[in-house]
Amino acid sequence: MKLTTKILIGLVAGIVVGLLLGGAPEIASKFIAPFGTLFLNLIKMIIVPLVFSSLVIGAASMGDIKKVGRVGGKTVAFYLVTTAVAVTIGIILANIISPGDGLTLLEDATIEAKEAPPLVDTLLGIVPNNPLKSLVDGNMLQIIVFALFIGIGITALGEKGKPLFNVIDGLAEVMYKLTAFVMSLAPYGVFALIVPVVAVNGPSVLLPLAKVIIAVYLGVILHSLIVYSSIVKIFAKMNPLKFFKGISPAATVAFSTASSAGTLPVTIKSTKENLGVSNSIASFVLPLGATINMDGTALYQGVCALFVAQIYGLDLSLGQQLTIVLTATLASIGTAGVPGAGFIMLTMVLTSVGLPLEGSALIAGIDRILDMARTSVNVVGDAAVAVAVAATENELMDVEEGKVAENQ
Ligand code: DAS
Repeated sequence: MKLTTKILIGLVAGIVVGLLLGGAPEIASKFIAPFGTLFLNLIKMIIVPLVFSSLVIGAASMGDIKKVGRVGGKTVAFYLVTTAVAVTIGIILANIISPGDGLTLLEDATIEAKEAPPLVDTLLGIVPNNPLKSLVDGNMLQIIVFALFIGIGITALGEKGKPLFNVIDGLAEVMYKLTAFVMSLAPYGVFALIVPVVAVNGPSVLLPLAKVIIAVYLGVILHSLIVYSSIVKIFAKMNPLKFFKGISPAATVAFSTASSAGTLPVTIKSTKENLGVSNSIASFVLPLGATINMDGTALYQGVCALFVAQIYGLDLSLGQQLTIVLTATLASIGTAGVPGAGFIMLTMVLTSVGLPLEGSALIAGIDRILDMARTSVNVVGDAAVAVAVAATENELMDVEEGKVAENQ
């Protein structure tokens, strides 16, 4: 049986067992959750050495700084456009579904507004002043910049760079092997991650805010079907069904872990082996995407901003709604690829249009359920852009239809 199928079985079984344990969530949290944490830690163990080594090899393969600039420019452009479209879809849906109508607000909610780091600080901050600290801290943007410079430096050395290239290439191959091993545990890991989430977030928590959940889930599904299908079809002439099937292992792990960064090794493996994206493109576009491209998060912030306005009976002008598009797009760039990061940045979006932060307190209770869907789309969006950029750089291998790698 294909690993993809086993992972989906783990997901469904986790939901069923989670519902059965709804009456005793402590059993799920005490006896099952630790296995999910173990699986997530195994993936996290791989991230930094995998991203660093594959990016160095990727940059060295790109050969010159011109190509890095061209690929980087295309990648960032795709990311910004798809994110802005995602917010817009979120706002349109929230205007149609009106999830906040008829809800009363918790009076004693107090939420601290998150101040966004000025964009110039974020841009200056991506150049590491101590690369080893960046590696130790797992600062993804700084690791990406450092690895790019190392890769280009190796190329500039020519033959002299070969020994270092071979060492780092060997490290990358080892990390791919480790990723395959950890992926073989994914059905069990996904099960153990989902059970406590479902057991704790039972129908009693979810029903009162069902319209918010419907708006976000419907939004991310529409965004994926419309935007990502179009991108892979137009730029890579790829059958959308093949795309979604090929990225499904990463989408499922993202859904279960609610962490783009934590899913990155799986995203790289699925995008390369199932979708045919070259290592050079995958190892550049995907770590960048896991850090700055979060379409699902931006859409969620669009929905929630309208939701908060509605529970206060406030009508947002078109200008305010456009401000939300801009702020949510920028907020998603600054959102870390870890669980709950989008909720923290939501306060920044609310502040940008003068909405009371207390309104987001209602979201807090269901945020994990929303985080799973938005993280899954964040990851799928990264892969769609990787496919498009690879195709435009003639670095998309043709993985035959249905020939998904056996161990996926
Ligand atoms: N969980 C974040 C991620 O890993 C997204 C979010 O919180 O919005 O992509």
